Amino acid sequence: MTPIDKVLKKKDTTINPIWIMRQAGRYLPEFREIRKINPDFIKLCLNEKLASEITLQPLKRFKLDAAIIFSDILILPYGLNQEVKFKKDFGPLLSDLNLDEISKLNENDFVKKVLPVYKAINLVSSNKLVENKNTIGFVGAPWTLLVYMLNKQSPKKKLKNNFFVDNVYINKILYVLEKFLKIHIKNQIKNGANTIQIFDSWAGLLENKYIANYVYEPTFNLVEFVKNLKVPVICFPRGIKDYKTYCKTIKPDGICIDYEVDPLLIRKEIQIPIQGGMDPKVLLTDKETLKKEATKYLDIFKDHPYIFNLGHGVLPQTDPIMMEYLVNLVKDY
Ligand code: 1CP
Repeated sequence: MTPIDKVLKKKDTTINPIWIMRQAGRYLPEFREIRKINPDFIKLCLNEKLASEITLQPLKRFKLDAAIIFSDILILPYGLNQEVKFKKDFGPLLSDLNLDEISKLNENDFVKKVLPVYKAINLVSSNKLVENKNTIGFVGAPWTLLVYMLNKQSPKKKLKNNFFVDNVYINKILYVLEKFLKIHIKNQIKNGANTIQIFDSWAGLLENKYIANYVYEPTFNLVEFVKNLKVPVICFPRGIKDYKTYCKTIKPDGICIDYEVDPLLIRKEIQIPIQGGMDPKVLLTDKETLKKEATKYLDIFKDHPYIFNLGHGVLPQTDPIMMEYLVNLVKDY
């Protein structure tokens, strides 16, 4: 059994496996090299050889316990024929969403469009570098995908103020998303993903009165789906205020916490395995501060099943030497 499986399935508290969100990415010079000659980000995600190579890059450098497949949550709207582009120094830009069109789409059309993602997972999961490690597949939660698909750009930049008005319309989109998210998850697992993480990066945008309908219900259905395929599932509802109710309602195998969560409080409130928490900005300081902060999390979760990770993705300006220092520190704890 892999270290991550021991934590998620056996609730082992004697080990602290580690992987890092966005571990394959812009802080690595070898990634930037590939990226420089591949300006179309979606195309790069759909190049199975390069995507698998990029996925394995951090595992060649650091003693990480998992590979997370190099892809993006926005591959899903792309597979639904919504145009997705990444503009430099701006982020994603999507074309108009056509509900009629995505409602008519069938499984084969979708799978054909995103097939290289599954091929990349196959290449990664059969590589020697991931022996006794996990291959993490992932999706965006329905709510977070809906935000990008309707807003057509990051809500960090701008969120339309009439966003929540049409409840019926939103529910119709969520229905289609659930169908294709299940297809996407199923195929990732079929090709070797043995853990699924659900990223709900914009869960924190919602007022309480919308959480049950837009976050709990659709995410619960996905979590049930993954569990039925006998694969552990970790949820990351970034920015929500009430992790306790989230866990009680959705019942994932693991919960990934963001850097605004008080680790002491969450340890008391939550019984399931916990992942993450440390602010990615700590990696931009110095080794002494990094040691102090990382040790704080390891100490707090000493008697709790805990997977070390950050409270959001590693920042592009991170020095790989700091990452190496962190991984070794966690391994030697
Ligand atoms: O080189 C580049 O310019 C591309 C940067 C980049 C990378 C490396 C993007 C654009 N996506 C990715 C890969 C990625 N995205 C992974 C790969 C695996 C790994 O972790 O190493 C994963 C898991 C994601 C997931 C993802 N994409 C999320 C959820 C996690 C989070 O960060 O909150 C989100 C919200 C996205 C959308 C997205 N893709 C890329 C950007 C810049 C964004 C965010 C835009 C925004 O701020 O709204």
